[in-house]
This record gives sequence, structure tokens and C-alpha cells, in this order.
Amino acid sequence: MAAAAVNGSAAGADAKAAFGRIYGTLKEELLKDPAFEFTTESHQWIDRMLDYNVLGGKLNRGLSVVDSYKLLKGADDLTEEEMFLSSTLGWCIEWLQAFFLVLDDIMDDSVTRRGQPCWYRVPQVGFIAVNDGIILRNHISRMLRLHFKKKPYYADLLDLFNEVEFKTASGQMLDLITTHEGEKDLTKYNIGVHRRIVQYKTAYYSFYLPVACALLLSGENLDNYGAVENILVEMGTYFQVQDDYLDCYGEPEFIGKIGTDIEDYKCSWLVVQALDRADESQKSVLFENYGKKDPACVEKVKNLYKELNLEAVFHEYESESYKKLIAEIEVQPSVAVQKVLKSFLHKIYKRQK
Ligand code: DMA
Ligand code: MG
Ligand code: MG
Ligand code: MG
Repeated sequence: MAAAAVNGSAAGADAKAAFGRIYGTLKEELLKDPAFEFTTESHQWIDRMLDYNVLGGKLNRGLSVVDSYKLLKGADDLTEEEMFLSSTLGWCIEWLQAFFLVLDDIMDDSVTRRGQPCWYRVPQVGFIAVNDGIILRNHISRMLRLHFKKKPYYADLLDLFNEVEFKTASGQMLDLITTHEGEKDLTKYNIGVHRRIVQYKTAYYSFYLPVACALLLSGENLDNYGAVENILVEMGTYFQVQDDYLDCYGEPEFIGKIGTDIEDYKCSWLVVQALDRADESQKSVLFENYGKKDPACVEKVKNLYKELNLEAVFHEYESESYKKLIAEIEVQPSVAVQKVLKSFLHKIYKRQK
């Protein structure tokens, strides 16, 4: 591949556009996969399914691979090949996210995602969404094989994606089994339970994975980056607390999804904070109304959150987490690594969606 430099000084929008063009290439390759004789119909199904589920998000995770790689290299200018490979890994993470979200929305009984109906709610999709999720996951292996098989770090890359996928699925299991119907017991919810769920279901794939991909691409050995992993897992925990907060306080039109945590009896950061602060009569309001579909019950829970001033509790948590993370980042020996971590943190600090 020609080593023409991509203009790295271009603004964020340009970087996003360049990243977006690589999606087109990857999709085309997957669609002409020689392993299958696609009929026109199946071709169109995959094409539409990919556009519907892989696109439309913020692309934070995917773009972070490219940004992190640039910072580790210490140069804004990437060769065409470096740009292509880092973007491909970024898109693999976006595919992984699409795979988890398609299935998460079924399990959470969600209605909208990224401003449109959840994929399984689209007429003629329904349970086919389960298999589409599996196809999305399998596409990752195919993209990695096509573009990285000859690389010395290929085995590490496969191992990384496998490990992170396992952690995420385990986190999803923890998230789902704590809400078991018939065993509803709010007293089992506490900050330790919440922490374990969110680290596994969100932090590894959303934060550790993008940086780990950039490190492997830079020829690094991940065994030497345990401290970086810990910081990224902390950052991911903070990110999921924001997600829990937005589930209740975000505007659905703006965040693109309608919250379901109260209805679903989730071990959300908000309910954990409420339990910590509620007196006996407030606790009984929670016990009676949490985890019910009835909008009047949901409203009572939200009113209680207001009474307990959870918005202020969240804002306090937000600035405290930021300060703690910055302090941990600043003791990292490598300035390039510090830059990678700070850049990621600044993408999410005080996010509104
Ligand atoms: C999402 O947790 C975790 C994964 C692995 C998709 P969630 O159900 O709170 O996410 P969302 O609020 O986006 O449905
Ligand atoms: Mg969900
Ligand atoms: Mg979920
Ligand atoms: Mg959520």
C-alpha cells in the first residue's frame, strides 16, 4: 500500500469522515465474501442490517483507536496503511458494540436506539435479530483475518477480542440475573454489586479495548500495561454511571433511546444511591414501585430521586471521578500514554449523550 501521508492536522470532522469512508470498504469486502453465494436478498439484508446497527452512534470507541495510535506514535500524520489498519480495528469495536446492542435491546425490552426503533422491533426482523447479532460478531473475525493475519500480533489481537467479549457477556449476565423476576429484593443492590456489573459489561469493551488495540498496533506487549488497564476500567465505570444517570434524566430525543432501567428493575447507580440515602418510608416507596411497567410507579420512583437530590449527588460524583482519574493518569511514566488516557477522558467528561 502506498505510504502517502494522510493529513493529520485536519479537524475532527475530517478525521471522522476519513474513518467513515473505511466503513464503506469494509462493508463491501464482507458483502463479497467468497465463502458464500449471497443471493440478492441476503446481500440486501446484510447491507441494511449493517447500516442500521453499526452506524448512527457517536463512534467514540472506534475513533479512539485512531486517536490513541496517533498519540502513541507521536505524530498526527499517519501513512495510508496505518490509517487503514487503525480504522479497521476501530470499526471492529463498533461492530462488537453493534452485536452487543442488538442483543441488549432484546433482553432489556427497549424501544428505541440511536433515534430509531431497536432492530428487533423493526417489522420483518423480530427474532432474526438474534442471528444478525451472531453475524455481526462473526464479521469481526473475518475482518481481522483479512487484514491482520500476516501481522506478528495477530494471535494477540484475536485473544484480546475473545477475552473482552467474554468479559462483556459475563457482565451482561450479571446485569440480567440480578433482576430475576420473582426474586425481587432491592436489599441485595449496593455499590459493590453495581461496580462489578458495569466493569464487566461496559468498561472492558468500551475503554480498555480501543487503547489495547492501539497498543498492539504499535508493537507493544499488553502484559506491560496493567496500570493503564486499571485506569481505563475506572474510566469505563464512570462512563456507565453517566449512562445510568442519562437513562433517567436524559431527553430521549437527544440521547436517542428511551430509558428502561426503573421498569427493568436494574441495579442502576441511581437506585443504589437512593437506597443509601432513603429513610424507612422512602425505602418502602422504592420497594413498592421499582421494577414495574406502570408509568405511575415509574413516576413515583423518579419523584423520590428528586426528593433525594440525586442530580446533585451525580454532579458531585462526576467531578470527583474526574479529579481522581486525572491524578492517576498524571503519575503514569509515559507522556504519550498520559495523552491517550486524557484524550479519552475528555471525550466523555460531562457528556450529555
Ligand atoms: C449496556 O448496558 C451494556 C452493553 C454491553 C450493551 P445498558 O443496557 O445500560 O445499555 P443501554 O442503556 O445503551 O441500553
Ligand atoms: Mg440496555
Ligand atoms: Mg442492558
Ligand atoms: Mg443504560
